[in-house]
Formats: sequence, C-alpha cells, structure tokens
Amino acid sequence: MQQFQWYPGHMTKARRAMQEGIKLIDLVIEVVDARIPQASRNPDIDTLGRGKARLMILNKVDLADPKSTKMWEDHFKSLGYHVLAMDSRVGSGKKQVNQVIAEACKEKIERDRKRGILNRPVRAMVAGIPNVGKSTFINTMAGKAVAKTGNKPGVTKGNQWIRLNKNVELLDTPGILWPKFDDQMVGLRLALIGSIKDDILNTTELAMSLIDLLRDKYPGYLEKRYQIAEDSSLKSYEYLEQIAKIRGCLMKGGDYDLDKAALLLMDDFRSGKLGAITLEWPEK
Ligand SMILES: Nc1nc2c(ncn2[C@@H]2O[C@H](COP(=O)(O)OP(=O)(O)OP(=O)(O)O)[C@@H](O)[C@H]2O)c(=O)[nH]1
Ligand SMILES: [Mg+2]
Repeated sequence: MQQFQWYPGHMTKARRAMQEGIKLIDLVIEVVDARIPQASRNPDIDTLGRGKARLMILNKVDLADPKSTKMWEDHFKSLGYHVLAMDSRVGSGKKQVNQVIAEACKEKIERDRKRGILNRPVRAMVAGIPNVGKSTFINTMAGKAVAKTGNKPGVTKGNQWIRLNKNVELLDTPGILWPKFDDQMVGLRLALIGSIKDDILNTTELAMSLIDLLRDKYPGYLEKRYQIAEDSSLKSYEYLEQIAKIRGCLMKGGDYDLDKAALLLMDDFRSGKLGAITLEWPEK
C-alpha cells in the first residue's frame, strides 16, 4: 500500500502557533469532513482543545450519505460535543452555529461579567485538517469572502482573525495533519477526500482503492455513473480500464490511459458526481 505522509513546514509552524494562541480562545470549532468524520479529526486538536467549549462541524454534508451522517451526529453528541452538519458553501445551519457559539460561551460571558469585563468578544478558533472547508465556513459566517479558499489542501498558510460582529471573532487557521499516521487506512481516506497534496500521491493506485471501496460499500454506484456492468470477476485495474474505454481515455498508441481515467474517477468522487458517499462509520 502506498504511504500517505504529508507534513510540510508550514504545518509545524501552524501547530506551534495554535499551541501558543490557545489561551486566547473561548471556543474551538473543529471542522471535519462528513464523509470521514473520524479520520479527518486531528488528534492534536483534541489535546489542544481540552477544557474549551467545543463545536464540531460535519462539513461537506452534501457529499456524504445522509443516513451515515445521522449516525455520526449521534456518535459525537454522545461524546459530549455540540455537533452540526453543514454545507458551508450555502450556509445552511448558520443560525444554529450562532446559537451554539452563544450557548457554549455563556459561562465565559458570566465569568467575565463577575470580573467586571464587559463585552469582550467571544473568540473561536476554527481548526481542522487541510481542505475540509474551514475558510469557506468562515466566509459564510462572515457573509463575505474574507478568507482565501481553494479546491486543494494547504491554501491557508497562516492565522487570520475575522470579526463577525461586536460579539464574535473567528480565527482561521491552516489545515494541519500530523507527522505519522498510525493507521494507513486513515491516510488512504484523507488522500481520497483530497486532504493530502495530490502531487505526492499515486492517483492510479488511489483510484483503484476507491473502486474496491465502492464495489464493497456502494454497489451499483459505479455502474450507474459509467454504465459498466458490475461483474465481480473484474479486478480493480480492469474496472479502471473499462472507465478509460467508456470515457475515451486513450494514449497516443491507442492504449488505455489509466492515469487519466483515475483522475476522472477521483474528480467525480470528490465533486459528488458519483453520489453521496460516506467512507467510514462509527464503531459500535
Ligand atoms: N461540496 C462542498 N464543498 C465545500 C464545502 N465547504 C467547502 N467546500 C469546498 O472545499 C474546498 C476547500 O475549502 P477551503 O475553505 O479552502 O478549505 P480549508 O479547510 O480552509 O483548507 P486549507 O486552508 O487548505 O486547510 C473548496 O473548493 C470549497 O469550495 C461544503 O460544505 N460542500
Ligand atoms: Mg483555509
């Protein structure tokens, strides 16, 4: 299996900045990807956020399978987190976010009041792994494009404070991973959703892993999109060949261009064209 480690220098810096800045924070808003809510949690953020009010956003809920999202919401609620499933691009759930911010910070406002501090804004750190939609979430909350976003990991490189109103300030942070994944399945899932820089990945292998996963958990989805009969005797690379054939991915000599077919499949998955797909479930 290929290795997925990606821990560039800006993440080491970002982690340090987070550690130093955590004292100023009242609430940690952890953004995860609803398709892999567990694998897209950074264990560091859990440690850093200890003792703080916590809100978890299951983002990109439009790309995840609704039944699974419900299971994850229940799972995290049972662990004591405030949880909201969102499509940050359209901002459904914005009102609830504000409610949770207010509620989670009531205690802090009370504490401030006792000490004679009035109207200090609530400060929330928006944290998570790369490409889960932290900056998009902030832009939606702000109602304008104040943070840079992009369809690849590593867009935000440094911390940026954004004032939502006189009561709330949000901190946009760079997505961070961790130096070593104990479980390579975690690495695979992160690579599939696009949280690991594609340049260091073998896209063809990644696409074949996706084919295996889909055939196992979402039978019929590939057939529907590419009109390939789901024949259980087909190997994953033969499947990719079929996609290449149907989509006309050919090299100069006429051979199938598997790399091109792999890119096409990955794009279709990441943009939701294959359907709403979740890749992991809470352990019972
Ligand atoms: N389908 C869908 N796409 C989303 C959603 N939220 C964000 N995106 C897209 O995901 C991509 C990454 O969004 P960003 O907001 O830049 O992600 P980020 O977490 O700030 O990423 P880094 O700064 O690289 O860590 C962009 O192409 C967004 O348009 C969502 O809820 N649904
Ligand atoms: Mg960002």
